[in-house]
Amino acid sequence: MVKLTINDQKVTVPEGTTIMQAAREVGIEIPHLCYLKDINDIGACRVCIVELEGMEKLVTACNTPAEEGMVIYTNSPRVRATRKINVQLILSDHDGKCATCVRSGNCSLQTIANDLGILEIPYELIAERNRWDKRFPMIREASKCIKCMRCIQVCDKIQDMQVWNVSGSGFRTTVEVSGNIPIQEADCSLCGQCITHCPVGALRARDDVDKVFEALADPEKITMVQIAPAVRTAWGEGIGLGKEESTTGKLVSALRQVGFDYIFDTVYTADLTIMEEGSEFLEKFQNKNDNKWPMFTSCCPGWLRFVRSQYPEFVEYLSTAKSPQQMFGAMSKTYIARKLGLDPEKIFCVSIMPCVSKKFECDVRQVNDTGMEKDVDLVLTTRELSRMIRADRIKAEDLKDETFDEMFGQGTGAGLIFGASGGVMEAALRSAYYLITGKNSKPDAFKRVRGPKGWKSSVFEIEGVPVHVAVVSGLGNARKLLESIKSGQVSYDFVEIMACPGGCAGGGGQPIQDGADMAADRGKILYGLDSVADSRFSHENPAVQMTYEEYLGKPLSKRSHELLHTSLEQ
Ligand code: HC1
Ligand code: SF4
Repeated sequence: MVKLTINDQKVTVPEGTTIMQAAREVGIEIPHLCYLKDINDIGACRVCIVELEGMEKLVTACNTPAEEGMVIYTNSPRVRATRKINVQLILSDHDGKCATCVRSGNCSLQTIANDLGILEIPYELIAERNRWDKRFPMIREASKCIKCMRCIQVCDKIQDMQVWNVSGSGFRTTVEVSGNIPIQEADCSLCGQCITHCPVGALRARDDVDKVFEALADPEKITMVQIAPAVRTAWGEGIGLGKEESTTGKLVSALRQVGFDYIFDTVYTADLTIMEEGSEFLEKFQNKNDNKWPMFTSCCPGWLRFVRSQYPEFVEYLSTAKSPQQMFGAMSKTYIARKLGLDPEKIFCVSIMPCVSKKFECDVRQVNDTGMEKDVDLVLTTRELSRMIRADRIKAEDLKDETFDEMFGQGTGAGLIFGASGGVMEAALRSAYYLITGKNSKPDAFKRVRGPKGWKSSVFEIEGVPVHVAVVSGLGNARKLLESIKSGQVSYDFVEIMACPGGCAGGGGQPIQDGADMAADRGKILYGLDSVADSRFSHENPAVQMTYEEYLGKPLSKRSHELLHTSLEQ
């Protein structure tokens, strides 16, 4: 242990603790911009500088270890003056047009500049511009980059993808796509983790809100919206609604006020996915007629982009089931249109997703099978949803709990937990158990796959047969798992992989809470909803049962294959 003094308070901390952490122990918050716990502690922004008695130079608190006898001042006159200059220097290299910035009001640079009372920048503005294809789902604005390097660190350390790199030196130091190639040519998975870890507006998702407003205003269009499981755990964050108040019912009410004609739930097709994917797994597992094991889930487009670019040899191991988003799109313009008596040509299907990669997925030719222009016409992130609600001045306090539109807003607890890492596996096992034994397991029988660990594995016995499963979230963990499978260190029957740490709850399209890891808390909300759901088994979803009776026949039928599965070649 080491003893030191910070702002005249005595602190005792274990060796190796940084000054920043030591200060936190006694409730002293040292301002910072680039620091991210366990991910980025390079002291690049120099906002966290503190004065160390007896030292001429100020030191960065995020990466300087506390030492015995140190006497530290976090707000001395020298610290105040230097911190202000450092922020002014960052601002001199930053296009500070806050009124037109997507992060205005949720920007750490804006906050710190305001907090420090910076009203003028006494340096020449030198912000660089970049060329970027703004049709791409992820957009980088070089003029807003503050070179904090968080994007590089998240992409390297958590996702193990190295999409970003540093280029230049001195004041020309900047961040570029590695190899200085267009982003379309990089192996970006579009997980969006660089966006949610950016403290400013240098990285963002493409904004498609105006296109939705256009569709809503078009009398020729019937607008139908689906809401992904994880969106309900976080949408309130973007409009200042607390966890308890931001119910799914209020979300439905907000979307009705925005003007959608039909409001449905992706959970309906998450349950449908379980029927198809679960049946596919069982057929494969019971026949064991090839060596392509394990079977991998296929609902996360970030993971699909990753496996295609990094491990193409595993593409054949993927389930052929489409994601719930695309299954919903396919059903919206076929069965749902027929059931509701709507002209499928007029349906404009929008999904609200916690995800940036879903914006890419809806354009993939192989998952568009209805013969219409597209099955899902447009994808909005949870953040865009919040902006729509704010744009229409819909007041959070006026929202009342409302129900989804008839029939296709019905989902089970099993479909809901898709949004948390382990949820797809747990839902699939609940229904696989039923399909094998003819009776339901206890709903929580497979809960060992829950929790925040990046790589979980378990064995479950169903009728005396062991099923080896693994659940992975985060692409760095996915790479480790695939390498271990390749080297024969591990073997599984069924594996769930989600690109974002914690699964969609921590998705790259979710509201940004700078420095906070929200995935686990949001995931818990889904498990809470599951625990009180009327049904917790996908095969019991009445809308799913009706869909099979009236339209699809049975899982893996010819029509299911045509509409709900995909060829793996792309
Ligand atoms: Fe997901 Fe999924 S769980 S992929 O994270 O399978 O985006 O929430 O909608 O499609 O259901 C996302 C979430 C989502 C799909 C489902
Ligand atoms: Fe999108 Fe979810 Fe995959 Fe992240 S984990 S890329 S949010 S589908």
